[in-house]
Amino acid sequence: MKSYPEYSNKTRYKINPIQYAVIYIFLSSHFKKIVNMKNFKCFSVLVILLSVFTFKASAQGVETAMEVTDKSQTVNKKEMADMVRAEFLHAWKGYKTYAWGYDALQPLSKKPHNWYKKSLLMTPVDAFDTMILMDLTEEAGEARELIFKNLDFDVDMDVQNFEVSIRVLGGLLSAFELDGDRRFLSLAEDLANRLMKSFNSPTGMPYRYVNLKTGATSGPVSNPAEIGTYLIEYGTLSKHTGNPVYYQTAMKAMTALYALRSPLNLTAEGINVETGKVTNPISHISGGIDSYLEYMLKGSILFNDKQLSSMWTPTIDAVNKYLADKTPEGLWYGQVDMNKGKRTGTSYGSLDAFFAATLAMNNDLERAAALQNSNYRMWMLNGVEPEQLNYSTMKVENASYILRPENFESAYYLYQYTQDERYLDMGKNMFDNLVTFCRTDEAYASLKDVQTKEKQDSMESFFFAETLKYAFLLFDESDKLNFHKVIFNTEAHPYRRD
Ligand code: DMJ
Repeated sequence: MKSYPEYSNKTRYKINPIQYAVIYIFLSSHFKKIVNMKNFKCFSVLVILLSVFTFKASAQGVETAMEVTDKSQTVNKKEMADMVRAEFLHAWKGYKTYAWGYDALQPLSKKPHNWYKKSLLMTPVDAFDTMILMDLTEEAGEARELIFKNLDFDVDMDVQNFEVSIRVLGGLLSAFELDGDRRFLSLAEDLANRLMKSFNSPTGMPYRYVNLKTGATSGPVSNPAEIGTYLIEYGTLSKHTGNPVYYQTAMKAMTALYALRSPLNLTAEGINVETGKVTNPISHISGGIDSYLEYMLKGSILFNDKQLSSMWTPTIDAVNKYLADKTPEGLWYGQVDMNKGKRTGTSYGSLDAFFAATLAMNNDLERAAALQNSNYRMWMLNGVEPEQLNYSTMKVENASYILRPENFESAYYLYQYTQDERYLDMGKNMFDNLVTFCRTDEAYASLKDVQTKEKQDSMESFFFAETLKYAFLLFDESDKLNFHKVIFNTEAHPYRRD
């Protein structure tokens, strides 16, 4: 029987001081009656009161957390991998039936949705390599046909550089590596040549938006994630095309961004790519900065780039020194002022959960394990993790869950590095809850509120690309993908390290 000492006792229901006081006053004023059993009514009231308290705790999900963490199990990996594959097929069927050829399915209204005026096939491109890894040959074949027939980037529309790069460019590149068809590579090259225009700024850092046909740019006020999350895709493209310009362009942006760090080696949340000025000095590991940190480490490994390693060491030291926060509830990473190192916030959320994987990849398994305990704790607080939690009060600040993958991602990385079965347990429990609360009759839906479990009408493409892929790989025992021989882009598209 395994135990989770870091959080198992903390997740038990605790009676708060006011409740203690009420019980104490009640007991002391009726003590005699209760002992003598003369006043049966009073005794009944006490029992009802206690039951109400217990029920309240259960309704808040506290019991859920306790039950799951205390209940250890031997996970049947094959059974779990089959289950994840079956759930992929369930959601994929929904996309196919109601949104084939569009960017995404809105799972409650069962209506198709495009991000822009013309579909970029976000879902099929993002999902393709997951289907290959799951051996879903027929489904992958249909998606492949659709991509080669319909995907065309010569369209007069402004797109968000970051999202299109990690999902579409990223998906096409891993599709090429796994499938071998050079049409995937041609599409990737065409798309990258269009997106590259976004780097035409005075600093070399990219604008947020670029027009795929005209190359017109917009959105100079950006953030590190949208400036520094290109190296893995662009470097892989350079490798396959033999053209170094992609790697050089992404690297130039990354070093320009790195130059804007504070004297404490912390990264700012807001950057103007035209002036090179910091527009918001708050630093953290959350959305807006997250994948910049991730790509610094992953880039140094994938391309054996010494310049990136020398940037990474002071960066991760500063992150652990100033952003990490050990509380009685566990290890977390919050917000600080980049210049003073002074704490400005204690928010942590589903996006931040990726950092346990990054720490593990950095060989810091102690911190990684501690953070994954917090990640799991965050997930089980209400049965499904919220977008944002205040870890100093353990109160939910943003209650939505949009089918994000990061918690599964970190469980997968930690299992790969440690082979510790607790991560299989975590994965199984999180996945079971995902199915319980997010499955719809014909697909999967985000939650508007993890406390009430009310659903909302969206199923992001990263549910197929990342959430279901990481959940599957956690349990998969085939040799289709060797974790130690690939690097995943931030959208879970794997690229070979050789
Ligand atoms: C994904 O698009 C990527 O993982 C990105 O880096 C952050 N957010 C989503 C998933 O949550």
